[in-house]
Amino acid sequence: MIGDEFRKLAEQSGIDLIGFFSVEPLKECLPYLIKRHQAGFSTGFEGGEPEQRIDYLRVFPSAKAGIAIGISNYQVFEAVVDDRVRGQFASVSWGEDYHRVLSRKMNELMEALNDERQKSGALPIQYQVFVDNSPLVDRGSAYRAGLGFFGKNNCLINHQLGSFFFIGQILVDCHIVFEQPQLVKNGCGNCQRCLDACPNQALGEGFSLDPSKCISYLTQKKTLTSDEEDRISTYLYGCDICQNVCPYNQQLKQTREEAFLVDGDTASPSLEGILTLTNKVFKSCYGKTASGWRGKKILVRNAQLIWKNKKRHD
Ligand code: B12
Ligand code: SF4
Ligand code: SF4
Repeated sequence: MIGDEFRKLAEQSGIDLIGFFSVEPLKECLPYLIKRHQAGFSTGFEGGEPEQRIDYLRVFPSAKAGIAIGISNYQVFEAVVDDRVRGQFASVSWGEDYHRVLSRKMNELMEALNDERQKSGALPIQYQVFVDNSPLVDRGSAYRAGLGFFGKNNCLINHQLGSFFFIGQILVDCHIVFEQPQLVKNGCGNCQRCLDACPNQALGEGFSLDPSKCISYLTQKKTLTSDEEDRISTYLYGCDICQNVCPYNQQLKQTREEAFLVDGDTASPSLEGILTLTNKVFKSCYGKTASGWRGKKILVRNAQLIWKNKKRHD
């Protein structure tokens, strides 16, 4: 297969970034994964030990090549200003769950490709798609495919999309002819806005992140210590602070993916509305978003903590 054929179909499917990578073990990321694991910074969401995470063949034994994709979710909407106390959903939970959106796009891409192959009598490509649902290191594969660099805020940053994009990967059982990707050079320089902006100093030297201080993690964690409870700020799910301050995330183009679009009231609902959610409303409003996966109880708990912490500071 020729990489350009994938590129053409990806553009037609609304995929913003695409790159290719070899399925040799992801050794370049191993030291970072080991260091993090040894520091006790694993979250339980990683799905495997460092050595297992770099092994593509473990999850798809017939893999011969990999494709990394990126889809932007960046958008600006008018904030709602009224006298209600509101919480925030971070960008990760805006619109339809990114696991679903990216998996759908990648499956569409592969189906379109296999349809074209079928017309010319070629055998279909066997493949598997992954979005944050396997031990694989999504940012690591995208880095190897040349989609961006690792910022000090831990995010993968692309020169066009900033860091507001999700990453998916496809492993295929055929060889792909592609030019060896240029690894993107780190562009942080002396900047450390993200480290300074993080309200709990969760970010450290050497691309480290202490989850017990990270709001994004704490809004998803089932049981919190009282110190952790105090660290939840105004976020109901996720956190965007270290991305919002990044110079690479200013003046970005709005996503063309309609499934991610929301309005100000949805992104920042009243706490009262969350605290009085019925199961039925939770399912219909949040069941298909990324914030739905931890269930109603955690969302309501987060709203209670935002309320409690606000009262403490008033
Ligand atoms: C666990 C997890 C979390 C945890 C821990 C995050 C963390 N920084 O480790 C928590 C819950 C806190 C979290 C939060 C968020 N997450 Co998250 N998360 C993951 C998950 C499941 C694993 C990440 C992981 O392995 N971390 C361990 C570290 C060591 O690995 P890493 O983050 O990939 O970082 C690499 C760099 O440190 C790197 N490295 C650093 N410097 C260098 C230099 C060189 C030369 C090399 C080779 C490597 C290297 O080595 C590491 C391994 O590749 C991935 C999905 C997946 N399966 O990969 C999504 C993922 C990383 N998350 C994502 C997102 C969107 C977020 C949030 C923005 C959501 C939000 N708004 O709240 C925040 C951002 C927080 C932050 N500042 O990182 C996206 C990242 C998109 C992007 N453009 O970067 C991912 C890839 C999901 C996806 N498929 O789109 N997440
Ligand atoms: S996501 Fe929020 S809490 Fe976590 S490191 Fe970034 S700014 Fe800090
Ligand atoms: S805010 Fe500055 S240091 Fe942090 S990721 Fe962006 S460019 Fe790098």
